[in-house]
Amino acid sequence: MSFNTISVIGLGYIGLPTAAMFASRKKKVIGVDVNQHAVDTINRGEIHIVEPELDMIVHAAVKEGYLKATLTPEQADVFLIAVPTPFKNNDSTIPEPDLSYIQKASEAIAPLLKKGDLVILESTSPVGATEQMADWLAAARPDLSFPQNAGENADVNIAYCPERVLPGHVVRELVENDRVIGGITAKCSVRAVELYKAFVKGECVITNARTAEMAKLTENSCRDVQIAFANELSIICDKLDIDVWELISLANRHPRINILQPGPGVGGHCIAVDPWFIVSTAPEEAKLIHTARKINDAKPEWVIDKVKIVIAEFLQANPDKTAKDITIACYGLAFKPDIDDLRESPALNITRRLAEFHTGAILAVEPNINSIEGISANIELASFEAAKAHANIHLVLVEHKEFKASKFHAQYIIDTKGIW
Ligand code: SAJ
Repeated sequence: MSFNTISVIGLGYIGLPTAAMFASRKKKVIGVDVNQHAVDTINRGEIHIVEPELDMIVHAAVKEGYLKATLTPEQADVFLIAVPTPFKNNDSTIPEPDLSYIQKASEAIAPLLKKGDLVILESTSPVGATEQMADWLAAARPDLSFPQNAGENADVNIAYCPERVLPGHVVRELVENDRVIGGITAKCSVRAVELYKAFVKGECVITNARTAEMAKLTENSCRDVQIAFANELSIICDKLDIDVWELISLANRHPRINILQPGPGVGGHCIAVDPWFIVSTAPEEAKLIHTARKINDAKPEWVIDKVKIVIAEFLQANPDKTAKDITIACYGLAFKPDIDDLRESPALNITRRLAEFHTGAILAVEPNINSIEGISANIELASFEAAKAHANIHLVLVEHKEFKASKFHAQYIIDTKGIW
């Protein structure tokens, strides 16, 4: 294989596992990150993120000398960019992608590029971002030719190759999932496939860069739209006094129906973000995708209104009590079951919002974390047993396995995941 040294820029939830997989196949990998803590942790053979099995792979790769982390990029044959693409911090009603991290990464690697190098963008990006990156690289290195101008004869090859791994299953899915490979030219794609075949057992399917960018956004938008359908059903069923969980399980017995599950909202750093990258580039056309985003984003507020209604019912049934006497237990803080990831979590946001107006105690049960320091002074981390015993109102926000394993009955339960 023509790639001796692979540099991965951005050692987060995608970059670090990807770097570790190449290193585990005995490729020399230089990981680059602006975060000193991440660099130091990795160089000790440890990891700064939570992902099953990753710690062992990183530990072995560092110990055997195949993986090292640095703050500044070094010479390599491949530069793989896996930096964040957050929203711009402006007042736009439609959040817009911020490509400044990709621009900074491009500027950092441009001086190191040489004839024969391959540059891959993995960061989730709006359509056109790879061409934009290619232009930034070309502007910085007029002495080299790039595929957008020189086609198949370019000195440097460029491709967009999105990740599509599920947090919590990253190590397995990186190997097993099919991969979309979007080269700016056919040769760029062929070289990118050659690179990924170092560890990918799934099929590497070739397309162009723009289609590959849109494929990634489409996958997550599709899931968002489907979850919005389930969330809308849950609100309709609540009004019509129908059990939405029973309804969905009945409808799913149809051979061509597969409705997803409603919940307190959509969290994480992908599904609630990526659809906006389509909406912001095609605001007139992306009507359904835009509506789905709004439905899912409105669900936490609907849950909070439900809690307010139940508080009022409780007080009516217990006239000797005031709101201060009511203890609310929130079951789950993570953005999805059986992980400790609180980023963009609707469960956490709902619990925090309750703490803003509720004068009584709020107990949070989150079996996957040990401390909620800094989250809110008004929220107390409690054991599952203590919450069940002491709370007056029980709010299920995440279907963690511990909660599902226990059948619990109480008079005031708001079950956003339908487990009790
Ligand atoms: N959710 C529901 N109902 C469901 C399924 C999920 O409310 O039926 C909620 C979850 O509770 C969570 C949110 O949706 O708050 C997102 O969870 P998820 O498991 O659907 O997805 P992520 O964000 O963990 O990972 C997604 C995956 N994309 C798809 O399944 C299309 C993953 O393959 C991507 O690689 C990842 O986004 C990413 O990095 O883009």
